Amino acid sequence: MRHGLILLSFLALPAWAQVTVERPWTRATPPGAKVGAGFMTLKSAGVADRVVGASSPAAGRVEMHVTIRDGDVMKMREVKAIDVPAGGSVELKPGGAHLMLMDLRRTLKQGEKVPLTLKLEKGGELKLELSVEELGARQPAHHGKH
Ligand SMILES: [Cu+2]
Repeated sequence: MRHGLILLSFLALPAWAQVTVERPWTRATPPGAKVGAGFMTLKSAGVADRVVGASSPAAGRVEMHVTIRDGDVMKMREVKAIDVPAGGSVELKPGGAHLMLMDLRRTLKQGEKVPLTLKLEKGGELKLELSVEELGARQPAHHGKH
C-alpha cells in the first residue's frame, strides 16, 4: 500500500516539467557595473511555451532583450516574451536574445552562481543558477541609458 502511494506521487510530475534549461551562464562584471546579461538554451519536450518574466536576487530587475542590427550597429531592444517552440529549443546567446540583469546589486565574480527565476506562461516558475564565466569582450552596444 505504502509502496503504491510513493509510486503515484512520483508519476504525478507537474505538466510544466516540459521546459528545461541547459547551460545557464552569465559573465563576470567589472566593479561598479550596473548591468549583466544571462544566456542559456531553453528546450521544450512538449507544448510551446513562452518566457514572460525573470527575476534574480542579484539584480533590481531582469529584462528580456533581443539584438537587432541597425546599419553597422547592433542594438538591444526589450521584448515582452521569448518563445520556446513545441518540441524545440531557443538559444539565448551573446549577439542574440538574452536576459538583461538591470541595476546589479553586486559584482558578479567568475566561478560563482547567480540564482535566477524564469516565469513561463504555461509552466510557472523555473528556478536555475547562472554560472559566472570570465569577463568577455563580445558584448553588443547597448541602447539608451544602459
Ligand atoms: Cu540587453
